[in-house]
Amino acid sequence: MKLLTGILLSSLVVPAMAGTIRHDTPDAEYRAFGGWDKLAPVGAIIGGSSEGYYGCSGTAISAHWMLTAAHCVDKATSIDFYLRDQQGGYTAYEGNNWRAHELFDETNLFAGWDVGLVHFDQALDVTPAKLYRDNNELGNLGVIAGFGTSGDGLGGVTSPFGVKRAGVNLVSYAYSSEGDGQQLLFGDFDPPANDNPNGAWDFFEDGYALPYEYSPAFGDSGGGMFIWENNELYLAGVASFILDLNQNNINADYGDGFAETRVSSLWGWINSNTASVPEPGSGWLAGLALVLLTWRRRFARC
Ligand SMILES: [Ca+2]
Ligand SMILES: [Ca+2]
Ligand SMILES: [Ca+2]
Repeated sequence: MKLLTGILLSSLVVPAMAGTIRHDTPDAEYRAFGGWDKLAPVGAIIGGSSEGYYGCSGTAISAHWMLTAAHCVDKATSIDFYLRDQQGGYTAYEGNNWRAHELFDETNLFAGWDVGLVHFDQALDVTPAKLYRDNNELGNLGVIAGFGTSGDGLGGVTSPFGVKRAGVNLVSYAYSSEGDGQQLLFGDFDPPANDNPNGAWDFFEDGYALPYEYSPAFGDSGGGMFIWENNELYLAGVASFILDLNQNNINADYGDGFAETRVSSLWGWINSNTASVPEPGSGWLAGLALVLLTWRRRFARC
């Protein structure tokens, strides 16, 4: 079980702007999938912490809020969010306030509280993702996007953070040790049925690779998993961790699995936290926000 950040960037890089892919499908096709305009609200995070800079992913859910993983924000001293603009470049937005779920504990990821929020004073110039509130995730197709490390199913992670990719996987299983007991959505990274040189298993016994089968990998943390329903894409998962299910010490190769924090279970927390934070510029509320922000930053440095 590994957290999907896992990488500290030695210096601040501007994302050129991911996950592991099928070995028989060109990377260019996963990159093109990542460029789909409906996935535009998924951006890259460069976070600062006392240990250095790190990469994550996140999804804009309103003009001023981005949804990501708790472990992408809980130790942050700064958060910059990069969204692709109309010209194909990237615009950086500086987060001015962030919070991890109060029950998040990085030593107990199966509890299912790995969700966090980042607020921006500056409006995010993108159509935000809609949150999934139904409960038809199991057996459904998840569209997964992020800026994480990549590689293919035969070799696992081999290439660095910073390129946006998207792919799909089946949502196979739901479980969490806390909360409603189903706060994590799991999938397995399958090889093609007719081209499986490593003899990788189909862990959830729900079939081998789909076209554009994909697994989140390091740096995809916080990235979105979407479900297509009623001709719309809805944000249904937040990438949390990967599992070395085949126990070969290779991350995100065929036969491994991943977990996404379930948006429909955490919807109440997301909604109350995005509604309750005072918007800047509203008199004493702005002052309160400043105090909270200062306190948070001090706390984060401890
Ligand atoms: Ca699968
Ligand atoms: Ca499978
Ligand atoms: Ca493995």
